[in-house]
Amino acid sequence: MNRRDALKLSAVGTTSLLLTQHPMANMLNLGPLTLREAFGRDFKFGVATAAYQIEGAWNLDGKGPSIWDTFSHKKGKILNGDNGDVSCDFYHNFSQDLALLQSMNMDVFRFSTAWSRIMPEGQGPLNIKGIDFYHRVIDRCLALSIEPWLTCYHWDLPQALQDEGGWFNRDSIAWFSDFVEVLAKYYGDKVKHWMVFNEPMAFTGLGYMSGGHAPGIRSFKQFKAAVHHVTVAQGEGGRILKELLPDAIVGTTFSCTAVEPKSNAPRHQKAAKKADALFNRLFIEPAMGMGYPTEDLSMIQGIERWVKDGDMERATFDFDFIGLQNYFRSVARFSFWPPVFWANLVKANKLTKEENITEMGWEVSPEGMYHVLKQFGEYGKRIIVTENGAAFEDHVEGNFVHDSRRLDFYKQYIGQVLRAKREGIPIDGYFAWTFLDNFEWAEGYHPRFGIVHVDFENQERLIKDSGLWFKEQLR
Ligand code: GCO
Repeated sequence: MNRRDALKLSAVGTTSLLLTQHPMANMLNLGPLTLREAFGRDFKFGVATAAYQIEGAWNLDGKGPSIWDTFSHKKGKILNGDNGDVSCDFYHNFSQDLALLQSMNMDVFRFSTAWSRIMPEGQGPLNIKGIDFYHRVIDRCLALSIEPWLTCYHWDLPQALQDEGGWFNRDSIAWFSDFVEVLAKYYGDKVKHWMVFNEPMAFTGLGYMSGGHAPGIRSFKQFKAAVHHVTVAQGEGGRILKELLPDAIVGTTFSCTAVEPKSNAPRHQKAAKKADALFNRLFIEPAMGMGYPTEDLSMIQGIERWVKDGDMERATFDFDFIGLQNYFRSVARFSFWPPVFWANLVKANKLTKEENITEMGWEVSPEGMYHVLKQFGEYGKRIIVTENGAAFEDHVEGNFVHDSRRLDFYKQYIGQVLRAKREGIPIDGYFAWTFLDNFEWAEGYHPRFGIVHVDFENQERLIKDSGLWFKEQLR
């Protein structure tokens, strides 16, 4: 059980989530077609990454510290005392790494910009070397005919801004807006696809409520304020990009999970509704002009305290696409007493360990991907699956990593994406999480999510069987 599941449990309060066994869905059966042929030429395949998870070079060339530098250097916060100081050292290896990605026939490299590399203090002076680094990454992508898709913010707030309260401080809306403006100004003539945020529910929930992620705060009050400031910043970020770059394609990404009630009993159904509002609806609905799902989510009642005149209009923005990120489904059940359900969760987890639980303790539930695509299809936006993937234990055997469980995972999940697409959901792309084994936040280097293996001793890369499969399928 990892911290993210812990968040889920505590977040829902009287709702608890129980992982149960799920019948294996059918594997992707392409017949004589390749992935490329089945999805069509316009459909984009790629990989997703995040700055702090891959770059390393945490204090080089003028970069300021971020909340993840601070947090990972604190004792006891990260499994095995790991940190992202070096990670895959993408900062120095990006050129070869992107060539490797091209050799795998991928169309898209999704990456994020480390705010404190560009603005060491979060506001004010720019760090030219930092700006230049992303120019080099983007130029390299373009030279290799890989589309660079830029996420403005993937969790690594400058520490200097956290010292002023981070997302709890209403000024964060203005700080972020300025940062987005800088990104648009410097990279706008080269980058066409933009994502404002990565998974706002994850970074507000884990960062301000459960405390398992940076900045490690456990405060319901701070969580609610952060939710609101991020929600307004999300709309503003989209608007700034579109105003400065009218031809840009602008989206933002959400963590999504298909929530099912444990049974049809009304109390479980109510619990499922609540969990769905929290995990799936909280950040997208204000952007759609629908306001917060307060009716189904009593825990955010009181958020109005942070809402100023005009905020909900500012939060509304017509995104060109939704980035949907899915890993597992969730089964909700009502409970008065959360610890009992903890125990059940752990038990269910142990029972199913071998067959269908990943290294993160997440259930392999491909049909959940299908359901969540159908559900988000209702919002009437174009969809990109901006993340999906799995961590399993890997073994290097000579020049191979036979990661058959990861490969099965991809076949099953992509099969469900194809199913939803064939049923008319407007899905335009699929990005694997992730390219290289990397720093998996509070879990450190233990879970390996890459389709390329990284030897962290010598920085050698080795394409796993799953990566070779993509390469073959995307030829
Ligand atoms: C997220 C992030 C990634 C994670 C991935 C696996 O979705 O949490 O975007 O940074 O590494 O999801 O947990």
